[in-house]
Amino acid sequence: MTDVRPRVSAVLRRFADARGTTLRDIDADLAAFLRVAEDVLLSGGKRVRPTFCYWGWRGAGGPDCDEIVTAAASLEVLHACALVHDDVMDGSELRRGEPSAHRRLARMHRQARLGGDPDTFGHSAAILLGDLFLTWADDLLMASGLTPGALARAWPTYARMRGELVAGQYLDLASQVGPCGRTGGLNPARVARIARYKTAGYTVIRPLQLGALLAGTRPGLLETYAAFGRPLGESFQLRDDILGVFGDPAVTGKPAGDDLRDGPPNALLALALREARPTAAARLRDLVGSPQRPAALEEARALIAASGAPAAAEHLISAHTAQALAVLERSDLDDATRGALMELATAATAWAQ
Ligand code: GRG
Repeated sequence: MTDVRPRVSAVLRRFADARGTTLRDIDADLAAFLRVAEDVLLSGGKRVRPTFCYWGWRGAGGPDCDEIVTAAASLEVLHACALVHDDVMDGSELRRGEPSAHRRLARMHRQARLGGDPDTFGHSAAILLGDLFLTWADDLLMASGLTPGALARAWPTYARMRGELVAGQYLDLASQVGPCGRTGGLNPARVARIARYKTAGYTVIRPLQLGALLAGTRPGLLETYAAFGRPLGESFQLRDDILGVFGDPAVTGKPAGDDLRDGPPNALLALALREARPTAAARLRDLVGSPQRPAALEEARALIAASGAPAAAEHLISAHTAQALAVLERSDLDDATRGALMELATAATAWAQ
């Protein structure tokens, strides 16, 4: 399979350099902020969304070219916006194994011995950084070199994807503050609905469809991509949720048990609350709702394991992935695209973060 990830990273590096140079000229005080911007854009990440976009294009008959890699890279810039803002909302300390953007910006404040509260500064500057990425994503897509006609075909879907992402994030946020508290509104069906908008759409379906639309698409292809992406997105989210509870921080790049603090609704936790005996479920609710000590985290993990939820989640991942692969087998995609998407489907549901 053509590995587009290094090409996406190269585009991001050139783009961040060029944009950074322009903004640094405004005022020297921007230099440190822009260094954080570059670090965030270039520090790892699996580049899942650009890869799906690229293969969405190829599956629609588009040739391999730098223009589609550049357009696809814009999804990684949008993703950087989402991750920076998400980390502010969740108060996450780590992202991709490094301090999250707001933590870096707070550290920058401390190192420069600026006035005021470093953490407040870090949060405010991270909101601006996310905003910057949101505008840069549009700029990169528009500067991809694809024709105005291609960009016009794809734009409504790009715009819709951004709206769906915000909607999914809002539902996620609202589910954490329901009348019954952090876990009150958490059930597997609701968690799956949030994941449909926040993950399946934004991670798989829309990137594939954007690629297809940029290439000109053909009848039925957008539907094929949706039918493939829906179950795959669910598998991807479930894997992420399992790792959010049991993942090794050295591998996931996120703090241990982050999802059991006041993080996002977690499908594994929802399954455990449904499957556990009433006393175990009540104890689990208490543990998740309260500030976490390592012992409480371990106890919560043990209750989740004893509920049988991890095995149920693995079963769901296999079933959803098989459903996605069956869509590819039935499709009229060319062999190279079908092979690449099969490989991505398998890798995306096994990836470590
Ligand atoms: C302004 C368009 C816009 C959005 C802001 C904050 C927000 C609304 C949305 C956040 C949604 C969010 C964080 C989605 C990401 C969920 C997810 C599965 C992240 C992990 O993605 P990976 O595994 O991470 O692809 P890497 O690090 O590999 O890039």
